[in-house]
Amino acid sequence: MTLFRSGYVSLIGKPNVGKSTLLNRIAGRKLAIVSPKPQTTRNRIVCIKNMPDAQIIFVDTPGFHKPKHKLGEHMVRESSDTAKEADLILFMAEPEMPSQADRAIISMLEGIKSPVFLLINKSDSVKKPALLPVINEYSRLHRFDEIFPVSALKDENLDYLLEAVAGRLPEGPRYYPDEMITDMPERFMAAEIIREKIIFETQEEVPYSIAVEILEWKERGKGKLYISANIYVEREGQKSIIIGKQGARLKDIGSKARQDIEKMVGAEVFLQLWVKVKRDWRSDPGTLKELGYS
Ligand SMILES: Nc1nc2c(ncn2[C@@H]2O[C@H](COP(=O)(O)OP(=O)(O)OP(=O)(O)O)[C@@H](O)[C@H]2O)c(=O)[nH]1
Ligand SMILES: [Mg+2]
Repeated sequence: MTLFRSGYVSLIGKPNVGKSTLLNRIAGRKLAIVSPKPQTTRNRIVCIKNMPDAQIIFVDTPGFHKPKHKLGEHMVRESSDTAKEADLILFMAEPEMPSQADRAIISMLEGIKSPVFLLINKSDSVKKPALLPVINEYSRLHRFDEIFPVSALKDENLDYLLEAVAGRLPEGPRYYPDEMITDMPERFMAAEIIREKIIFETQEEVPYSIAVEILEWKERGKGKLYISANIYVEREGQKSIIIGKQGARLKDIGSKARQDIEKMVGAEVFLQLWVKVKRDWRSDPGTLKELGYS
């Protein structure tokens, strides 16, 4: 009889290297929001991958960076705590020479006992020979248990990766039922979807200054859902940016978010959004706690 293996696999790396894109690709659906801007993910995002002889629990984390406020401190703590508890770590990097930020993460890995795989993501964006010096340089910095060039976007080398990950996990039980693909509540995922639409519609400091809180989630008749949410910003000026001329931007954000939420819940959704100023909320421990960032 073959062994059944299971365990937690933490995805860590700098912001924007493609961790959430990889998680979604493995899940076969969108669990984590993704954007071309760094620091998109703010919490741990879980994907349960069931294979015939293994259950892998992938945990996507916020990108490592130098925090400038308490929200950033929470994000970095989420990543390092997740890495410390993992049975296996996937350290993801860009297909270029290691930066200071990459080196800082590698030095944190030194204290960790679990195996570490290096994933050079976005390998679709460079010619294959260009990967060799990058791999050599990384191998000089750390003794990685495996190294995989991958493309989360183009689904390159991921089957290999899954097999290798499963093979490295300890013998263990199925922690979650087969049909479960995440442990995240739909309310959280809806708030994330709204945040993603705002990230895409705004520039500079605004995407970083927003938070979304679901206020109401009520069934209204058969197959209909009423959801209301607050969008918090740090300043009055940001509020008018999000609302837009005659409410046009907020309307657009709402309609895009509603369509995605409808796909997720399989019901017709009525979505009502409010924009509120919470001055410097990213540095306020009380507000961070209320918003689930602590
Ligand atoms: N060319 C290419 N682009 C990719 C690949 N994977 C991700 N990207 C792009 O990289 C950007 C960042 O992707 P994310 O998945 O949000 O990155 P992340 O590491 O989760 O970022 P944070 O949450 O900010 O830490 C997006 O524009 C993706 O489309 C890849 O394999 N190839
Ligand atoms: Mg992410």
